[in-house]
Amino acid sequence: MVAENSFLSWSNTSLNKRSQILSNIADLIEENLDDFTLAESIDNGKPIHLSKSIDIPRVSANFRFYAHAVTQFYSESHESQGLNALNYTLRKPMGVVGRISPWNLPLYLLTWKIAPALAAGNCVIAKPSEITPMTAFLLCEICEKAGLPKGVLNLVHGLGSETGQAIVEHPKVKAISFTGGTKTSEHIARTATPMFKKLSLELGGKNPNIIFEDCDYEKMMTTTLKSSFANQGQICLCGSRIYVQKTLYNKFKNDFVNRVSKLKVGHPIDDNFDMGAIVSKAHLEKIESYINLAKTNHNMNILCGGEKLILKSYPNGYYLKPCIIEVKDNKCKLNQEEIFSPVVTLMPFETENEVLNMVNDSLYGLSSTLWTQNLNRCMRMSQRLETGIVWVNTWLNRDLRTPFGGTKQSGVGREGGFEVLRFFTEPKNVCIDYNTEF
Ligand code: TXE
Repeated sequence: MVAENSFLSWSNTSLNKRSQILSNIADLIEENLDDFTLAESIDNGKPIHLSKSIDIPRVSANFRFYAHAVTQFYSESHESQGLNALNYTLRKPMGVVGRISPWNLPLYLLTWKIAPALAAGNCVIAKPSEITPMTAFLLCEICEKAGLPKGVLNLVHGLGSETGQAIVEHPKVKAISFTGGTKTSEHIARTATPMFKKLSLELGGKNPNIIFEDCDYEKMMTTTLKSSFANQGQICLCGSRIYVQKTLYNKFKNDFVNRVSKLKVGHPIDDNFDMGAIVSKAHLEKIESYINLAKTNHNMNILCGGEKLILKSYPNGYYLKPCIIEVKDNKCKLNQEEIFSPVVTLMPFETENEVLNMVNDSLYGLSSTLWTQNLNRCMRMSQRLETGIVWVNTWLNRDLRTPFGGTKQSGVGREGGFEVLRFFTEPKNVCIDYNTEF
């Protein structure tokens, strides 16, 4: 395997040299921002302003962050006092690791794990989603220019069940970092676990957005429009379940419907639109199945949107008007299943206990958003929310040093900061006994 042959030299490359190469990659991505931006929007359907302001800048940030973090990554030693022994811990790169990523934030998520894996001295076999391969291809050209030696990063394209499966089951691949659907991860785990591979799984979410009457109303509203519909709602962190305190409910409902109805949906590379296209025909059909369910269920009320849009100039696109569905039963399918789309549900609540019980009654536990200006309430709620991330009066506010990931069916393990450098290294404890006699 090419990657295996490159591992010895790459893992013995100095930290500074590895750091320099990752910084070169970051520089080259920034120099080629427009090419990457256009390719990402054409491939995924996301609005070009989103590719340009979020996706591609985050790709270069991923490399730049780990170019620095790896030079600060440390390990520890333990002096066994009285026992004349000194312990120190080595954190060695694992060898060849696998990275499999999804279509929603294609290069952003692919590189979020490639960067630390390379920084830690591993060689990587990476497979982007077959639905969005373009920017991964562009990345390869950049890496070569940046001085990354051949065989260190190996991009392979193909179907999950074939190419993805081949990565997961290859005996020389020591760890699998996967971002995608919970169902797919079960399959990957069934293959990898009996082979004793390390697994990092970043999966779906059904994230609550909890709005109390004492919130900063305009900031909440502006942010909720983003947390509901950014990237057409195809972000695992989107707040797809909205719970509003009863005293604020009718005002919020009217204002939210009014603001959402004004969102403009159109071609991804036309900067005049707020939202772009749904990623594929299959995904659009999956979303429509949930909307059709709402149309026939008397406990659900479509307040706005949900209609397919046919753009005259782009008749072959998959466009959907952002949709708000008022539901009465927290256990309904629309509140329990990840739709991964521009569809949000809306429910009222009265008390903290009532909304906590509803919010935590979920198979997922990725992120929560909480809107209140009451400090005691903020502390009480954030303690009891069963999610890996809690945003208070903000959303998608990301510090790359923080542990990132979810509980329950939202994943296994944490990414970010030094957490992921620990994932991509094997700790080895060395214990030296010494004689204190002079
Ligand atoms: O993910 P998949 P998809 C959720 C969201 C979405 C659902 C499916 O609900 O609707 O997952 O999305 C590869 N062995 N999220 O279809 O199928 C596949 O080729 C090895 C949340 O994109 O899980 C792709 O590269 N690999 C998530 C990657 O897995 C396999 C973001 C993801 O594909 C494989 C995306 C197999 N057997 C989707 N089958 C998030 N948390 O951000 C597929 N793949």
